[in-house]
Amino acid sequence: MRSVGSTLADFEQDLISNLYYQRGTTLESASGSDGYQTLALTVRDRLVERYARTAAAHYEANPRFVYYLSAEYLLGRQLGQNLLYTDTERFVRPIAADLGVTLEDLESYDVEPGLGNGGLGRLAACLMDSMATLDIPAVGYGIRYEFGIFKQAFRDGAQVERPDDWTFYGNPWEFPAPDDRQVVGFYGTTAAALDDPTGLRRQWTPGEVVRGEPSHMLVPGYGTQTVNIIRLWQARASRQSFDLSRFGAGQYKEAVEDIVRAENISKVLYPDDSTEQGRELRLKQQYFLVACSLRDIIRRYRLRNTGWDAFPAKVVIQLNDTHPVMAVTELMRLLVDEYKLDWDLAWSITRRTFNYTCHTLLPEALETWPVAVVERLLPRHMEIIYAINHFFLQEVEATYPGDLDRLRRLSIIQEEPDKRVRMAHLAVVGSTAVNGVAELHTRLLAATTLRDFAELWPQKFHNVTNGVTPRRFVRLANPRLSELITERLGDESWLTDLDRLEGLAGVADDPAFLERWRAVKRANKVDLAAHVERSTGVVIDPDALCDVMIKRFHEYKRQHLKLLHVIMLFNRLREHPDLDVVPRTVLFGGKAAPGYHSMKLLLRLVNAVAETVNTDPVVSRRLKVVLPPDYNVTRAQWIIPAADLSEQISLAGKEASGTGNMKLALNGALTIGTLDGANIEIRDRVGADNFFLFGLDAQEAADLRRDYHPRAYYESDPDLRAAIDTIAAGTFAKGDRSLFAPVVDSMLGRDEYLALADYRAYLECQERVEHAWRDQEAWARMSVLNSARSGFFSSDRTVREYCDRIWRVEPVRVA
Ligand code: DL6
Repeated sequence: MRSVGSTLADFEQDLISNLYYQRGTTLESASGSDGYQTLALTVRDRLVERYARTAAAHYEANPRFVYYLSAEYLLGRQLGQNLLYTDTERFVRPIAADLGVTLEDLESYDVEPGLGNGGLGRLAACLMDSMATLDIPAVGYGIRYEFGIFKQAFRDGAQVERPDDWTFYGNPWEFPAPDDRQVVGFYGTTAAALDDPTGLRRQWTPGEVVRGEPSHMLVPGYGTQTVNIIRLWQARASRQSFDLSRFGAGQYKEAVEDIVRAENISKVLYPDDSTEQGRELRLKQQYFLVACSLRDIIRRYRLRNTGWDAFPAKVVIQLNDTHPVMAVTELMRLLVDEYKLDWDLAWSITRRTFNYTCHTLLPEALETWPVAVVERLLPRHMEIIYAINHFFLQEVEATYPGDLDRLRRLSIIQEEPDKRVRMAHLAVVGSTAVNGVAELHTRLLAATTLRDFAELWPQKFHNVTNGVTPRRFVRLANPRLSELITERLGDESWLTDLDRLEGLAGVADDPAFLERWRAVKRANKVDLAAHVERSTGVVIDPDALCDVMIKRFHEYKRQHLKLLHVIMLFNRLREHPDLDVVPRTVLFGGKAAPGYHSMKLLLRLVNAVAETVNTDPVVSRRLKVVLPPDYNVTRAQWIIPAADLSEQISLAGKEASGTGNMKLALNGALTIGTLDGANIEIRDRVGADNFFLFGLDAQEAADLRRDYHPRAYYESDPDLRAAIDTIAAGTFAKGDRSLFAPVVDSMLGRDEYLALADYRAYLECQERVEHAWRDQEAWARMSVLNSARSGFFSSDRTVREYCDRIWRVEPVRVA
């Protein structure tokens, strides 16, 4: 095999050859898209070679593998990352310049695979990056959704969702692997297995069968030779599904019915679950993912191992939240029904194989499935769940004799008000380790959401605080800052040893360094201003304080609290045009779930406020509000380097961790935040003096919730009342008082997440922010200290903790 060379001449030669032989065109007639595809293939070739060596090293070492099962991956654009990880950007810039194009032109063709919703999916991508960087043998499994997270546009300020046809122009970064396809069953019937006197083994005859076609994306490590993969499954109908005779009879729709039904399984990320069919489709997706992945894991295990005893020693499966938890029952089914293992042995293997990460505290986010739906779609799995529950409850009964209430609380089956399978309970029962994603989150999980389990099995519960990859979120997103850091620290080793950022603390008092730090931030703000103007038409001032709130729109995250602050500023400036306030740009970014009507209305209100503020001749000189559409990983990489202030204002006790908070702090933004999720750990590390803290803590919030009257806050706080009244008066709706009335009603009626209770503290804290901003050198010092002390939040550290405490896997070096 000819190997790819490492010189500029080799690279150039490979570009030409890929242009000819892969794209079938010539330099003279190549389009921009040909240019991008050719470059992508040429970079990919360099990764493939490393992947082949990785596969060989793994085969040879036969190590314990981490299999990461996740319904979501938010990978971000691949080109920039892969140029960096193959160290080929230095070749591309001069070649592109010779051809009269820029790398940025070519990058604009690189489509971000939006195979996730938010934090959970992006965390999966960061962990995969760190596993490869740390040479951990790992495979990620997911679904190749034909349509990823919707594209957000605004019409009259309202969110409209457009399909994300992300592979329309092809995806040069993936490889189909048709030989590894799997067959998955659904529905059907079960019957006793004749050879099993215990009755625990049964036979399932599915009523529908579909194929899972895999393809994989390469996941290179940084500064190492390892290239792991994420294997994504796409649903296809079985070969006989096309009904030729119906087609011949002109029944075109009926002829492809089976094909459509099968392919719907991987059609979209998160099918709408407001209908019965939608709910069943979601469960179908989840089972499809785990059924394909487990068979693939077993296929891989059997390449080098025989028998089942060694399975947990070679295979560790991490369940990313509850979406893949049906894997517990599927492994039991495979071991007991298909491989004929005794139930107890199968259960011992299963329990030793799985671990579960919980990513929420909100009870409504803990998945449950109606027993009737599971019974219909996966009849054998429902029987297995009952059996697992039966043995589990026997164990509980032995520990807490006669405690029926505890049995009811712990049971995998919820009985009231309707019978449902509690997926988080199944996950805990079927796993060795359960982890939360920040210290507070883990503590609250054990004290509230999973309290009975933590009492039963305290040793199962671990904390592994999330992290983010500094390669994407500092080096790629913020090249100017990276260059300054590298110059200061002497080399680039901080990219794989992020604690080295601590070395910046030594120059946090050096005025010359601070000047350069500020110059970097300003240049990033100029770039962001250009992006914002392109996407919204609004011109923002790069010298204004750049105040950002970028995250999914959700009530507990409290975008409405931020908006109340904005409206208060608007009112003040209108009343006192000469008021001395700090010029500010408030940038929101985020999508609301298509069925989440209250948050879609809030998005509309943000746009309406933005329109009013930005067109007010007096106010807009000091305040701008922007909501660039379609917030995603690519846009995060534009916004984060320019941020001065990071809004992390969820109600304490509701945000499991947050990871945007880490990315922003690493890039030198100061946080204004509550004692929630990983904010607490950020504050502990960067220092209380370099963090703007406000609001109730988790205990105070829980106490207040018991007897809460939002109207009392409205009535006793004139600023708050004025802000809410401004909305109620229709100021942002051309006098229409009804449009945003539900927002007002929700704040004054229930205020589920206590925004009104935290309002005054938030305002006072924003005043401290303004005061701090007026001393630009002191602000820059705090900014440097935020970066310097955020090294802990590297996902490399997170992966090391998983390896040491949960996975017990060792790296395999690739030559
Ligand atoms: O752990 C990653 C990420 C956390 O940082 C966020 O705090 C948390 O909200 C998010 N969770 C989810 C899943 N929600 N549910 N279920 O996205 O996970």
